[in-house]
Amino acid sequence: ELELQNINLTSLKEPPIHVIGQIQPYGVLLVLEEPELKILQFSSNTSSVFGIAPEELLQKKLEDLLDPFQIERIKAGLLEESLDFINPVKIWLRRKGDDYVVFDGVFHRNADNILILELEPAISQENIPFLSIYHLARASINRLEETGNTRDLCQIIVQEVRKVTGFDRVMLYKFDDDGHGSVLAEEKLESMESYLGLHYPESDIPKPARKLFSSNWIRIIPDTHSQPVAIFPAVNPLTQRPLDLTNSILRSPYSCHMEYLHNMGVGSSLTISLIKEGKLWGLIACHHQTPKYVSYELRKACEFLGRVIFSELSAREETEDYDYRMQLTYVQSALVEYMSQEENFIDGLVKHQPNLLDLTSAQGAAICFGGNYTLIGQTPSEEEVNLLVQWLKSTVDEEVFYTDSLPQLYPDAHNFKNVASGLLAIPISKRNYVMWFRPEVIQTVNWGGDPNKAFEVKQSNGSTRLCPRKSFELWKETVRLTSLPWRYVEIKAALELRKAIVNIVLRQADELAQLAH
Ligand code: BLA
Repeated sequence: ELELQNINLTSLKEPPIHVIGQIQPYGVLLVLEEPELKILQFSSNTSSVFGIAPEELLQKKLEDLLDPFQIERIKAGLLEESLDFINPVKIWLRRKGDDYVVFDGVFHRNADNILILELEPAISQENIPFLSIYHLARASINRLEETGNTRDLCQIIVQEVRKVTGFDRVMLYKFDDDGHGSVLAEEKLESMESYLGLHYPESDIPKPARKLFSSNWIRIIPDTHSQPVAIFPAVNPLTQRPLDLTNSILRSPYSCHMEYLHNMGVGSSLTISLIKEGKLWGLIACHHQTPKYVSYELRKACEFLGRVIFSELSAREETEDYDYRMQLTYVQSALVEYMSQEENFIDGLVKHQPNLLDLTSAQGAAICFGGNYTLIGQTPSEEEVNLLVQWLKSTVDEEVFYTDSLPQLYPDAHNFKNVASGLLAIPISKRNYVMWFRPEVIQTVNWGGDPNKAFEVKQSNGSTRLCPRKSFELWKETVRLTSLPWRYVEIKAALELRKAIVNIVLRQADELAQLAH
């Protein structure tokens, strides 16, 4: 049986996502050799758009396909430092008589420095001029400034994105520390069932896909039922490798994900990455029940909106953390003060207000020092704490140890799960420990479909395929033997206290030694 963590797309017979060698059929892709812009590779739907046979295309240059005045502008643009200055290039193709079709041409160079041109149909009624993007963003930002908490902020993000794009459903999806994720906010058609608050397993968005999304911030699938078209020739003649499509717009999504969307009843999707400190924090996921195309300009507007609003959200998160950190810093200095006033540092930690418990918002704590135990709050018995310390000594080397599910690591903890399903411990020296405890909190996690059956492994024609689950119906999981998690600021505070105790113990030992002389 496959473990969720072990899903590795590269172990399957299909190629890694970014070199899939296929694009979605709503656009055309050309690979060009600089500086003459000779056609090296093309998507197999190119012939029908330009009316040129495939075998002829490879002899051509871009100037054989477009009007000369367009070529001059493009060549000048390609000399610029950033291709953002020319994107998108409006490209007119003459059809019969005076008829023109207009494309948005988007250039980028991939990791191998290969120039790629992607043509998408330019849909004029959807183009929003710069000024309206500006007004939109300003209106959203005004709303943000009036909003205090992060929950409301998330709601505004999905409302604004739904307003500009008109998708049937817009969700804000956040990744948890354990790799799973959940829907924090949702705006949708009333008739659709809600995904708000539902959790989805890590395997729904495998690691290689996440890596790709940290680089390519916006992706569209205008029609989840369309047939992909291949890139010809498959191997790039300059690199002798399949074309790297990491930052392509048209890249065809992995078939597994297409199936996932079919199973969810999604006809088209738009996904915007939310990046915090270089890491993928979450996604804005938009679904439509039917095919829907979103133009380059509108996508850029969404990306911009996502970035601006999200930076506001990150700032709020940090402020909330900051207030708590300040409170813990205050507790910490009080403890240091008490410890230095008392003859025995342990009295300083437990006899005053605030005390050791306040440093990590724990319900119980124990100090094991010189073979003696001091317990405060709700803790296991002295005997149980003693055995736990023996276990810590034999298993833990680090400066700090923490878990929100002690019984899973240390089976004896089943007996005192009501006081210590969570443990945070710092060794003061080899035999001495300070420990904090948190009780079991039984939680119900609502999943979008049974996470134990997130996918099926299918064998066909000698190859292995993963198939996503068919049902996304609410699946309730009761999580036991788990406490509330220890927060980063609490772990930091414990580590700081460790330093202070070590200093004080050393000083008190020094003073004792002087007295003895
Ligand atoms: C991609 N999976 C994704 C994406 C999302 C999800 C948002 C990004 C899609 C995009 O970039 O357009 C998952 N979508 C969700 C979730 C919700 C949602 C959780 O709306 C919740 C409401 N997926 C599987 C299995 C595999 C898999 C079994 O379920 C097997 C390997 C793969 N998902 C998978 C892959 C991608 C993906 C490979 C990347 C698709 C691509 O860009 O090629």
